[in-house]
Amino acid sequence: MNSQYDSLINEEARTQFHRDGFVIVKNALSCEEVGVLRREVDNLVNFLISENMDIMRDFGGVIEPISCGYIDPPVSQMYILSKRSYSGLRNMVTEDPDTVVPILFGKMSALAKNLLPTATTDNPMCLFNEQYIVKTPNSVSSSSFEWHQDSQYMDASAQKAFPIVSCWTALDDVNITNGTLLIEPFPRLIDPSTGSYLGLPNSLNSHATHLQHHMHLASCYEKELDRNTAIAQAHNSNETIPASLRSAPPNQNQVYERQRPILVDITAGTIVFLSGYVRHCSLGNGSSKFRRAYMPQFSAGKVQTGDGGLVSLAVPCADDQHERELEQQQQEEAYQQPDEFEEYQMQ
Ligand SMILES: O=C(O)CCC(=O)C(=O)O
Ligand SMILES: [Fe+2]
Repeated sequence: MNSQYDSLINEEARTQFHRDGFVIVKNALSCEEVGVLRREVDNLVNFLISENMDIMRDFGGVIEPISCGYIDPPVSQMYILSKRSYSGLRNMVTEDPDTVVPILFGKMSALAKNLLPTATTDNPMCLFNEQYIVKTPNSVSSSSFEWHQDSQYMDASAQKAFPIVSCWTALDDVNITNGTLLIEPFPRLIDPSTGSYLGLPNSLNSHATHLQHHMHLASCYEKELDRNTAIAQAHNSNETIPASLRSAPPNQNQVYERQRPILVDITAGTIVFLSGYVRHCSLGNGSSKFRRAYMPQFSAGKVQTGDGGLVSLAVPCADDQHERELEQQQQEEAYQQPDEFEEYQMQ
């Protein structure tokens, strides 16, 4: 089904995502939406500080709205699997109910859907994780993140079975001074017989093709660059990147070219969509202000470990038919039941 947000992620953006492993969508969120998320994260940060928590030391800057301690631990674990339960809890975290949920399950999931394989009954699109990533002021030495791929946080079998997309959303303008992202795009495959770049495979909407393609490109990464070298290469577009052409394993008929790292410099409301397999890191915050980001992650399927356990959240994003029916039934029953107060008066 087409959504009102599809124009934000057009064919060109999709192509870039599958070629480079990421795509930046400028001003994807409105000022109002940024305001809603800022108010929520500020409230959580203020609460944690009032509880004598240290955002960097105790949380590593990562604040999960439901489990950070702001609301009591949920009695039931249903929220991990149900959009309705999850939304209910999210409405207890935010000061203004029904402001964050429509962003998360409305706009964010509609955008991410364009970058994941087509959802099926076996592999519904799910919310896999939701976090704010906060870097406190003047925290250069403690708030950087090492090079990583987000799928690395899943167990080995899950990494190979479930594509994920991280929607890294700037809630402040970010640049080299306050802890921005540094991304190493996927290496680009070249046809050695023609010397030209290879196109993308067809049917990237299929789960298997998507996984295979992203994992293959990621397998062509060379050793991680020293961070300063990566920043220098990102800055200097005239500098040629050394060690570019290598044979791509396992298909020796392909060669690949390493791409220049990208130092993200964006304004609040812009979203960086990252494939679970793209290599990135982030710098420390050397500014005198907080650096706030919001990052829901979506998966194609309910991400399970080899023995069937859940890795994190597995909240289906589509409205669940069963839940909808139940809700309707409850409403009908409530309508049919005589009002207790009226009954009392009539006696
Ligand atoms: O916000 C950041 O600085 C980087 C966060 C990140 O890459 C992650 O949490 O996976
Ligand atoms: Fe990451």
